[in-house]
Amino acid sequence: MPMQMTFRWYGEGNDRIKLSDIKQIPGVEGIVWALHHKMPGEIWEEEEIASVKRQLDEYGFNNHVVESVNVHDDIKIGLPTRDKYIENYKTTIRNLAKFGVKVICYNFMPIFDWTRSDLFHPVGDGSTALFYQKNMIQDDYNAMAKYILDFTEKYNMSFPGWEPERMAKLDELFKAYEGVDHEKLWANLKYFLEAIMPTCRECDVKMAIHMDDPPWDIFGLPRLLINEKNIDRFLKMVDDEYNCLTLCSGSLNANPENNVADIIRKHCDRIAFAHVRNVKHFENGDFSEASHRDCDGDTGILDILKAYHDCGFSGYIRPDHGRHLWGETAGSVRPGYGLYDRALGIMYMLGVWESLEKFDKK
Ligand code: DNO
Repeated sequence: MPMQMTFRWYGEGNDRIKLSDIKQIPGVEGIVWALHHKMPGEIWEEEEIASVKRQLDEYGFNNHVVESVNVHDDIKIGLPTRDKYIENYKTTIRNLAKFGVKVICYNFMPIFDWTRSDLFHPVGDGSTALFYQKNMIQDDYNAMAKYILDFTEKYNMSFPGWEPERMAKLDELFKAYEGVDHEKLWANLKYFLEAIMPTCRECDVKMAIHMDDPPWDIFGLPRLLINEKNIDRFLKMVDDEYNCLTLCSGSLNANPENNVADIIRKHCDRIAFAHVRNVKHFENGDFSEASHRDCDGDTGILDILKAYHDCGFSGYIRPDHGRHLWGETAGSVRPGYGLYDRALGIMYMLGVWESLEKFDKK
């Protein structure tokens, strides 16, 4: 089976992009979706899942990939209450499987999901992109969270992983994570995965952990999925075909030492979901997101696609963040998730892929 192109969509009433718009992008087979109103730890009910499936069916899209079913902090911290949330997670897996879901993308980052200092940074050609200024993400987590939350409040949107209810208790959360160092977090991740693997097998659903973004500790919080060595450790720690990766090229390559194509060649059989994104590095450690075109950034998009192709990758793939183009401004578009640049990204990726198929047959 060839790789399957997908597109992330935030849902009816929550995303200005319409399924009918996505339908016009050639080659998109599935929608990467989620129930964005759910708090981490809540069960996803069958009727809610069925309703999204119906919407996707209408346009002939599959619903095979969910991004994300977020993991409750008590599981990451390792509190006794984690078992209750793990049971809920298993119920959600079973409910999703009933409606054909095959892959769950999730992350195990303490407190914060992806982190940036500027959501609409000029790229130089009139477009804007997500930007990370290293010296702005050092000590003051409240200032960084305020920047993001002011934005979401002003434009009346919520970002997954940045739930205002959780962010309102930031100091409390930081306190709860005291004592959770790298080893403790590894142990808590192992506990979680070992508990849910039998359910994944029974339901034929792969768990695909997302890389930490950026791939280093922030605000003193440990991060694990940051480089090849730790990915090796993760896959060995729970050596199960249902314990997989969402290999996010842009997250990993924010550290220029990470060679994403090498990781693909090593672990292709455990990559259930590929996020393809290009990053441009600056000497001081800042980085900007870039178009998917290889030469517009430093991530090695051509090497990455060639590696997937050589390995016979047959999993799900999506363009990751795009720039904001042609009138996509703060308020009119979700940061990183506009229509146009992601559509261009798809055409670039499919162009490369189909050329490889035609001219580079092994
Ligand atoms: C950012 C996304 C992440 C990702 C989660 C997965 O745009 O790639 O927020 O969805 O980390 O749980």
